[in-house]
Amino acid sequence: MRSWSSPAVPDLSDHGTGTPPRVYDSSRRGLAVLGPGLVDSARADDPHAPAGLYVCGITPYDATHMGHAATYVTFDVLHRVLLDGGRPVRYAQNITDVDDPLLERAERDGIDWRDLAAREIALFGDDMAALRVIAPGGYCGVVESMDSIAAGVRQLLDSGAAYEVPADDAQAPGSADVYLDLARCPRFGEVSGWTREQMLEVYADRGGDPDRAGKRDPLDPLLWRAARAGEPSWEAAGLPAGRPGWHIECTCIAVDHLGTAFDVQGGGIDLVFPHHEMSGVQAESLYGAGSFARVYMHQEMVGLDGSKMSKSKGNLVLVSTLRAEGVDPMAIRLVLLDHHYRTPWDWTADALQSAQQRLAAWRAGVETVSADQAQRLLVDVRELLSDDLDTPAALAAVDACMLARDGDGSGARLARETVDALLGVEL
Ligand code: 5CA
Ligand code: ZN
Repeated sequence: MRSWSSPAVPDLSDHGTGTPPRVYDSSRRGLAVLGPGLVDSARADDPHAPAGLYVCGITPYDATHMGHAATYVTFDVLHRVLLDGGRPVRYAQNITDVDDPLLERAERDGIDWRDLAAREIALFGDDMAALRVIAPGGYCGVVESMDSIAAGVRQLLDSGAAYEVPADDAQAPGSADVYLDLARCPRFGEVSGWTREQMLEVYADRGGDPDRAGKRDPLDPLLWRAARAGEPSWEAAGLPAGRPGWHIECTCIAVDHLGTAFDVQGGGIDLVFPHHEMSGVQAESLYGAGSFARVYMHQEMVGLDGSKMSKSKGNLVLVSTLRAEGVDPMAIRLVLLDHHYRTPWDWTADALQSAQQRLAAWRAGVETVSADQAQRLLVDVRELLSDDLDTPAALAAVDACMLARDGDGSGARLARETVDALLGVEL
């Protein structure tokens, strides 16, 4: 899939490099340093060893709301901090372009699911480009990854890690769905740290089917759904015609692009269970222990009027709506950055207005920044971002620099490049 075009990222290496960031790893329930030795201890001394970053992409409808935008901007800041530390970043992202919610929305709106996906993927790309999010080098939909995903399911079946459950004969005569056998996954539960009770409480709401008859464990996740009348299906890897379950797409697309054992799998906190839990254990069933992400990072939920912004509730503020109203995308980006990724928050019109004022003040103030002030700003922003991506504190540091207005302008260029390279805000 063609991704959007990336913004140019100013090179700050004449001014030293940033340090490897410390970030919160949901699976450790604590902080981890994203240094080169994290994945490959043999390369612990090589500061230029590439970092592998996989961020779960959209299910293409109702894109791009502020919750999506917050998630992708958070990982964009991480991407920028890693680059500033001198590490090339291999960044991959999927698109869930076949799944129940997409098919249901297409049906509801009387539109072909492929047209809905294509339209929303294009809109998402335009929004990401406007927000100056660096594009993933590997950007891949499920449809175009079908052979690889089916091969993964086939391998799980052949090794006995997965099993078949006969499909309802009226709907899919003689066919079977495929499930992962969690009893054979010793590390199941380690990503989220949740109890079975917690898992069962949300599983049905988060795409699971705990009540499906014939499963060995109610939590076993669907790997392959046999074709049903009226649903799209594919034949691959000797599997019966069907389509993949949700989690296996990210297992296979991540490993296709990053190889086994990479640095980070990211997404919103709503993905910690079941999605990241399942994609991790599926990878370990395929490739062995330690073959998936070393660190799992999650953006807290963005809400509107006290409840999570979500497609199912329909309480959405879309990036594209604000852009169409003439709102500067850099002001939207400033609203997002003004909230730490581990704090839930609500979108408000007031916050957008304050961000617009802040952006105007920065644009006026940057011309007066002295060389000393710019140097200090770079040191401060590097330090704050490497401390668990403390974007609100970084914005406060930029405020202090831009609002002083007592310099001679000799640092304007460096200040502008610092804000651009590390925060992705173009002044
Ligand atoms: N396609 C899957 C991931 S493989 C998916 O969750 N798609 S999504 O369109 O529902 O969400 C895209 C990303 O935005 C996910 O990382 C999700 O966790 C995140 N997200 C969704 N809603 C919010 C929200 N209200 N606040 C923050 N992040 C959110
Ligand atoms: Zn995913």
